[in-house]
Amino acid sequence: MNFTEILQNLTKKPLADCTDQELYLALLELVRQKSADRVQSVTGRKLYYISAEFLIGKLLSNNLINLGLYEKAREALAAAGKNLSDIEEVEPEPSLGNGGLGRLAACFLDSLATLNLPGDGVGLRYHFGLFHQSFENDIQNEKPDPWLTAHSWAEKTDITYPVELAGKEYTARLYKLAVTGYEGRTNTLNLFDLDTIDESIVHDGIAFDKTAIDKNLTLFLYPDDSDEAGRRLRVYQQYLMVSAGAQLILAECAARGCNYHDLADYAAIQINDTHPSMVIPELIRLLGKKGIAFEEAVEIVSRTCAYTNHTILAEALEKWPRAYLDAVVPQLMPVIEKLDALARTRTADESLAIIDQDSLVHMANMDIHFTHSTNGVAALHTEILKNSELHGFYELYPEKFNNKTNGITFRRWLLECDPRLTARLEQYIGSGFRKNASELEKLLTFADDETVLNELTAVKKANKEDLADWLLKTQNVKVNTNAVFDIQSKRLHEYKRQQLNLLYLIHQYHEIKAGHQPAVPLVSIFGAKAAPAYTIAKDIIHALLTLSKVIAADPEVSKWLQIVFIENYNVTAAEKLIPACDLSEQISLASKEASGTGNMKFMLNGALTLGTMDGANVEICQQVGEENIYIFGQSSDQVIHRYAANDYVAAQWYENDANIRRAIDFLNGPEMLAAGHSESLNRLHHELIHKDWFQTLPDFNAYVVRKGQALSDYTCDPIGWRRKCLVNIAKAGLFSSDRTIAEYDHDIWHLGK
Ligand code: B1H
Repeated sequence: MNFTEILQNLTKKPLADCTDQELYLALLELVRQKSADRVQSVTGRKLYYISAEFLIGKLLSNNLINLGLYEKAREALAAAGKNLSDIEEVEPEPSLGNGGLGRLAACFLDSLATLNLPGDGVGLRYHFGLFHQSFENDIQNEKPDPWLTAHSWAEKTDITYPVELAGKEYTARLYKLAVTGYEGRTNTLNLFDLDTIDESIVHDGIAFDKTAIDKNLTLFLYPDDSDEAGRRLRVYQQYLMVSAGAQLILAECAARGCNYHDLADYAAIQINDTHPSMVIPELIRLLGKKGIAFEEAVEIVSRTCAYTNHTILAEALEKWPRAYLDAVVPQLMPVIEKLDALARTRTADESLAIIDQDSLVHMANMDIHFTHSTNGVAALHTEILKNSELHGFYELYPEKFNNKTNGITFRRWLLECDPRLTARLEQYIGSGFRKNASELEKLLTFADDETVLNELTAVKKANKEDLADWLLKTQNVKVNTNAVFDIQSKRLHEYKRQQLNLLYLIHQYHEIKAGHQPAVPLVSIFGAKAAPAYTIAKDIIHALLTLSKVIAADPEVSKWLQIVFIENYNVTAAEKLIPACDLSEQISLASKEASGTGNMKFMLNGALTLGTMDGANVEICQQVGEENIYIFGQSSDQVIHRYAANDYVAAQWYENDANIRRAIDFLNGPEMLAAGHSESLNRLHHELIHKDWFQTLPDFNAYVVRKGQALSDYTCDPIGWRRKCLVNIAKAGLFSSDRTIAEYDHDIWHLGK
């Protein structure tokens, strides 16, 4: 059978007569069948990657590529007058994640399956995901993001597990989603849900009764934790995930012959940040029920589990009041108390205890004591963990600490999102880089080949045209494709410093008004969701949207400057933005961004980085050399010292620097107030002068200068610019998640053995 016949068998009518929806369903069914053929039996150790988030993105194209069917499908459809990209539009993006942590989990699943390693995900089946963002009145508005349809990739199973929450029994049901590797095997993403969830209890945006656990438990990822009911709900969610997950793991291992004493020979469990940390006491509790004594159970679980830390921001290291745990998971508290007592026999350092004097339960502390590995996600991040944030633990357990620099899957972030660049690369260096990312270095031999450099420029230009079309269609904005496309897309957080970019744009506004024409027009593109209860983050969005209007209304400035803030940034949007980017903004306060992974995606797609020496930017800089990246700002050491000295006073920087003052005062000056909301603008103005926790002002001038340099290089030396882009693509191989996964496997998991 040729491909058209195979598809037609599923559609039961000529392809030309099918709707895009019908074709989508046929392709979904076909992918399911073909993925099932690649399921392999497991011997030895199997990985369970437990995570609150899996930001997997749309799956159709990705699966077709990984199964080697993409071109055949495209051609068969084209012959029937159908367009595969129209069919992709039918698929809703799964709403199971939030940011880098969740996208990393998705890239890891892809690499595990590609490398033929047995590794499944364990998570929750959220009905409405994080939230759907829209801008109303230039303010972020949140609505549910329904994505589950009758024909979702995640298939319902008959497998259920009892989970006790606050003394009442609930039934967790397993859904399975096939994860197909590139020319590799098929693994599973296991997602748990309750049958009793009631989507209709959500009203007025994303509000709902936070106490009706049977109805609300898996409605949203990261429900608002600004009140106690919200925080308790997070504990409920976490326990549902780990208890059902632990039961699944034990059942699968037992089915393969495990007698529980040898659990570590059958399972490796990776705890993705602290959200799944309760899996440790839960496994100990369940092993106890199988007749294994506490001391041995601790030993087994410690050998089975490993922990990844993704942040040094104190507020993100979860500490639950024990009263919540007493109420929600009373069955776990005796175990946690015994773990606390055991930890106290290992160290007298109170700061390393699990239950502290205020009766807070420190989840990360439990992870570090009772797993065999703690890793950071970029070289700098791991050093900061060892030398400052987790120094006491590092002294106690130096052998547990290790680094695993993050990575991204090149299948989605190059082959799928940038087919033009992929085709060119294959023409220059063959297709080996698809599975062996280091082969991208072969590109360096073309660094002085002007034909190649011009072709890369043409690829970028065509991608910018595509993005311009998409922006017009979806956001209703028109952009100038001769401008530099400068992009900052990531979650909105003060430490990521979208506000620094905002101050730069205001600065440029003034410069243009003063007759200082820039080197080149700039389109500054943002994509970011703010946590619904994070007021200042929402103020920053409002200020950017307001400034965008002020500039657009001023013909003198808008010739040179445009701000586009896209709505509802997600994986689908990222796949449009990244291939079209010239300048990638990675401007977090040094020491605060554990790694970043967007930085790697932009680099791989031939953008240059404007960034601080933070997270994986440091390793990007090492790879490409200082002449191929635009670095500015304080070093992490300087920042850490400034925090320790506690002597940063934003108001002094504001008073002593006329440029900073001019930019900040514009925020609630007449132009902005006429176009925006005074309460929000005044609040942001006040915050920057009187708090500025993430030291925007000390980096302001350096940022302006460095960005100016990048823009002038872009215009004055186009060939030199493109050569830098080529070096970035060539040196991106290190950041393949295949490399990251191979390292986890070699150092921590030892899968299949
Ligand atoms: C990262 C988070 C995170 N680190 C708590 N921590 C959350 C923690 O709502 N919550 O409860 C949500 C998110 N996310 C990110 O992980 C880091 O900031 C990035 O630098 C890193 O690249 C990514 C993957 O390691």
